[in-house]
Amino acid sequence: LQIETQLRHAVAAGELSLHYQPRMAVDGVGVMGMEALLRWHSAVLGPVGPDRFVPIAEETGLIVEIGNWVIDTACAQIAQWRAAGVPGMATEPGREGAQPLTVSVNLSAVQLSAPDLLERLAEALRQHAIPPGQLEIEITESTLMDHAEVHLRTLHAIRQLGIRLAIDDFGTGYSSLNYLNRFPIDLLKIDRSFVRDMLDDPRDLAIVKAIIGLGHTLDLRVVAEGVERELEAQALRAAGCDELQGYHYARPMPAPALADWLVGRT
Ligand code: G
Ligand code: G
Ligand code: MN
Ligand code: NA
Repeated sequence: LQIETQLRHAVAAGELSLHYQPRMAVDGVGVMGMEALLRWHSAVLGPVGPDRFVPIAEETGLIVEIGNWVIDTACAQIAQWRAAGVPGMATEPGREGAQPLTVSVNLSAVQLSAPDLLERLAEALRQHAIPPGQLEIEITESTLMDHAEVHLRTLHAIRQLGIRLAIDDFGTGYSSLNYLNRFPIDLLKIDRSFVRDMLDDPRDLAIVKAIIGLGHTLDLRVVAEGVERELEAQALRAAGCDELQGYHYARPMPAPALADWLVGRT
């Protein structure tokens, strides 16, 4: 209850921020984009992790206001990085064919069902003048497969705006392969629980390989989350995974640190 009370003021009080975690090409060198992750520093409670407050925000419906703040802040950040010439954020001379770095935001089930989601997304892209393909949305497998038929239309409308779609925490829900095939998605993110255990448990390695195979069969890119060790990266590379994300490469960082990190790699 204390969390809920404080959370009601968090947006207006400017207590929320986004951290950004890089997503690497499978070689572990190239950068493909980053995931925006919510952070809350409450004046009363101190730092509160998203594992604690996101579920409460979802139950109370506060996630819609917070989620709209996330979408707008991520888009404003993309625009600012582009204007500042942060490497990879805008198309560079001589690299016209290269895709600029994507920024992904997580969307909850409640947001996906909000009647004004599409307007919000379109407005954020327009207001900040961002190429739509530079924004990506992550939705968990369980959110999507729950009411898949309803979400199908929303996903197509989001895709129509040019925004990319990723299925998050893949492998932890129950996918209907029929829907997986009909969802207009671009990539699968393998849940980090499989990555964590794949070197010790052959069954987890088999699941990781199966997800990569399934993704490629459906023409999707496959990202592994929670990569913490070089040995895991090697195994994922050998399994044909396309992208890697995890502490082994970089932790989620505040926007200025992420920009410095990108500059430092060029
Ligand atoms: O950053 P961290 O790993 O602590 O995040 C914990 C959980 O909170 C993850 O499941 C993540 O998807 C979720 N989360 C982080 N940021 C957001 C956000 O902006 N919106 C939603 N809906 N969930 C988020
Ligand atoms: O559910 P979702 O995939 O959005 O959650 C991403 C969460 O995973 C974030 O809270 C982020 O801080 C966390 N995370 C990112 N990389 C790693 C990692 O290498 N190990 C662990 N344990 N967590 C990670
Ligand atoms: Mn995610
Ligand atoms: Na995930």
